[in-house]
Amino acid sequence: MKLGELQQHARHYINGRWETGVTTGISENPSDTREVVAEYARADRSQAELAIRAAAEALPHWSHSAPQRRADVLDQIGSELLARKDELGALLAREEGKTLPEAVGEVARAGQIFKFFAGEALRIPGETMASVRPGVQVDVTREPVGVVGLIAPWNFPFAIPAWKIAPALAYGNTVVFKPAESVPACGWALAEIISRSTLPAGVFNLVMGSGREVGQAFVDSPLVNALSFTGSVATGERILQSAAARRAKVQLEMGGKNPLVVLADADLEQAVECALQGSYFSTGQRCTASSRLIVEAPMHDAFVARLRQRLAALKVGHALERGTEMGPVADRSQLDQNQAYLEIARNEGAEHVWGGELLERPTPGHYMSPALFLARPEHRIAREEVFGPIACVLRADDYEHALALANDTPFGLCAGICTTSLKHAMHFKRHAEVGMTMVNLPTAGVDFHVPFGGRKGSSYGPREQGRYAAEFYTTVKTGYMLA
Ligand code: TXE
Repeated sequence: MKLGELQQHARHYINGRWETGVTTGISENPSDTREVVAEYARADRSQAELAIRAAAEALPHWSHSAPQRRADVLDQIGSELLARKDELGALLAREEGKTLPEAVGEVARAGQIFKFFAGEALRIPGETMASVRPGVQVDVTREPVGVVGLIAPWNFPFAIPAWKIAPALAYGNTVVFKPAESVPACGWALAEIISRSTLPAGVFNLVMGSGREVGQAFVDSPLVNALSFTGSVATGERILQSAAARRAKVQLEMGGKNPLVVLADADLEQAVECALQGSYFSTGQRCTASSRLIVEAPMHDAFVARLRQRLAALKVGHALERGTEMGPVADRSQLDQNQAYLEIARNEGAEHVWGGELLERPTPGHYMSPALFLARPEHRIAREEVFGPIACVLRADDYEHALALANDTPFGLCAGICTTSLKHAMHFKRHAEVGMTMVNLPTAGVDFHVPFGGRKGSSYGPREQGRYAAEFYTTVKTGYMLA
């Protein structure tokens, strides 16, 4: 099957069949907005409810399926993603705008995630305990949580769906999946692979459309037992309230305002590289991006000067063009949001160091240059998630001040430090109020086999990825037996 033909007609996958939508939408290429990447089916609430019912009907059988069967299915999906990473990476680069190497890497990662959970399906843990009563045996076993509603954002349209769908299926759940509206072709391409993996009808369902209709239908349905969401804080909070009202299990991954601390003893080149990669690669559109660069005073001026030099040389362009280091912003509304934050930064008195201009390229796209400001901790640009290629530098008097600044945020996803001091690195790892720490590494760029998630306003519920994913995708049962 050729992707080019099929992506023109991305349809829903409901109860083992491809279905047209109630309406049709399009996605466009942010590197060249003249190009339509996909025409896709958009569901209304009742079509979403059909998919939910299909998942509920498929649950009794799938939840008791043999782990080997699940492992084989996941392994097959993972193999196909890995084998087609270049082709699917090109689709991802076209639809979302990240550079081709970044996109190919993401598809490969999605493949590795499926393979990891293929193994996990065979390793579902349990415990046997001595009872406090004589003659009684106790065991603790894990069972699927049920029908899971998976709501994904646009910034990692293969990897994030993969790290939700793979564990959901591995642990015996059935799935209704909604990709973000701007990346339906990626969601569809993943579903198309899954549709050929011999899963029984209804075990996996793809429904495309708006968050307010399709997403909200997942959130409201009493048949959906658990919801895993990645996206904005505002939407996450709304989902949490509705889901809590009907006691559904919820996992939320939301924003970040991640600090990268640079101490005076750091290797300057290494620190600048960490900042460049962490703040600007993937056009800054990562929840783990380091948008606050907290630099100890003696290093401050040299760091800013060197980073400015690197930003001036950064090649911004078409995502598919060889040599592009930073692709366009993903869509018009995100570009407008970025530009609005530049205005806010200037109005609040942040000192502009570099960039932020809209750029003309041979193809019409959402291009802007990477921006850097010197800010104070109270500036909005230092407090709110922008989700674009915009970072600010905060000056710190010493390590303690830097740590306090790093923790002075409502978010708590990830925090990095560049230093040659083992003492400070160890102290930072222990005292950063986050879910993930990095030493002499960019804040963005994580492994797929260990937990991902944060604290405070960034996350809610059990962690994603690695074997910790079992906490969300299973529920435990305690069994007592008189022996
Ligand atoms: O997010 P939304 P958007 C942040 C980032 C960005 C902002 C807005 O700051 O600028 O969010 O992006 C679905 N019930 N992040 O508008 O709206 C929606 O259709 C159920 C950070 O894309 O949160 C999509 O599938 N679902 C983030 C998903 O939620 C609903 C990544 C996310 O959309 C819904 C993306 C509803 N009522 C954006 N409303 C990160 N942490 O990586 C919307 N959706």
